[in-house]
Amino acid sequence: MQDIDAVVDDALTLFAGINDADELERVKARYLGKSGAINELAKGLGKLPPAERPAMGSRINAAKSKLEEALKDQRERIQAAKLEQKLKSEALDVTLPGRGSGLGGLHPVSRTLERAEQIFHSLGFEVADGPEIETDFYNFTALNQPENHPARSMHDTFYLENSKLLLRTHTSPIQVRYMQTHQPPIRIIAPGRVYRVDSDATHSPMFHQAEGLWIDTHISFANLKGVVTEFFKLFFERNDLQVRFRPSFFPFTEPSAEIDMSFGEGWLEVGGCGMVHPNVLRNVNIDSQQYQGFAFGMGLDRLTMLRYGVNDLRLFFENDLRFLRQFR
Ligand code: 2U9
Repeated sequence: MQDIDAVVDDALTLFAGINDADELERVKARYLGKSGAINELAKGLGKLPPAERPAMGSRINAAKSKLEEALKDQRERIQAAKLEQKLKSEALDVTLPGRGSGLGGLHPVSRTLERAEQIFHSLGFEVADGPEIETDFYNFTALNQPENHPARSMHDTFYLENSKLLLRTHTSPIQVRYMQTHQPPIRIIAPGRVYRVDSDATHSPMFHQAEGLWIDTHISFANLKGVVTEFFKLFFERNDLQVRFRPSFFPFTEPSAEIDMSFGEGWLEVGGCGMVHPNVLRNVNIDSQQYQGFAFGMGLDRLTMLRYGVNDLRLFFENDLRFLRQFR
């Protein structure tokens, strides 16, 4: 009879020392399994005198219940310890600051555009705007570009299908529209997207221009030189920057010039300009005897490349974040 108490004591000590659920089930079999200790004791019942069997039987049953109870408790302890461990390892510190979504930045060409607007604003220019889809009157005819001018060719200009409309090839139509609706004095810049059939490392079918126009009763080529020179000095933040005006031809200006700026040992072309052609003023009903003025144009993508040292225009339009992030 001593045997039963010893078996129960052994089992309880053993169960209490086990921290692994699988091992607990393996050890359980040793006591409560088919050929476990409890069953072995039960098998011995038959050898006892009949009078002792009931008492012994109930002791075995009590031992069995005690072991089952202890197993259940130990299972729960293992489970609870496991949960505790899991909670600890997956702990989330809700008081830590968030990661945030990160701030975007302006595209480098947008930065050049804003910079140009700000500089011209400081020189007294307003910003004008207009449509990117134009008629040939505003894009060509009004600007003294005759019917057979090569720029009108489908090799140079995008035309819309089944219509007389086209994608503007310069921002000059903005100034034409502005002159139709405003009387001099006129002092505006016209920035925006323009389109030409052209594509390589230095030409994109869509690019950005800013053009300027100043019309009044006393505007001369000297004023043109002053405004353009001042702009490039301010834009590149170089007071020793030299600007050169090299004779050229445009249908909408006369006389016309290319704008070159000093760059290291040499010169770099950065725009074009001239005195607005009297025919252009006539086309918008401005009296060319009373008024005259100058116009100029520059490529904003080109200026951005020069300012930031970018050597391939196409980088501006691929929108690779590794490139764009460098300008934040
Ligand atoms: C009106 C009258 C005249 C704008 C002008 C240029 C010369 C010029 C180029 C610079 C580089 C275009 O982006 S670019 O390829 N522009 O050379 N633009 S004069 O003349 C005007 C504009 C509007 C009513």
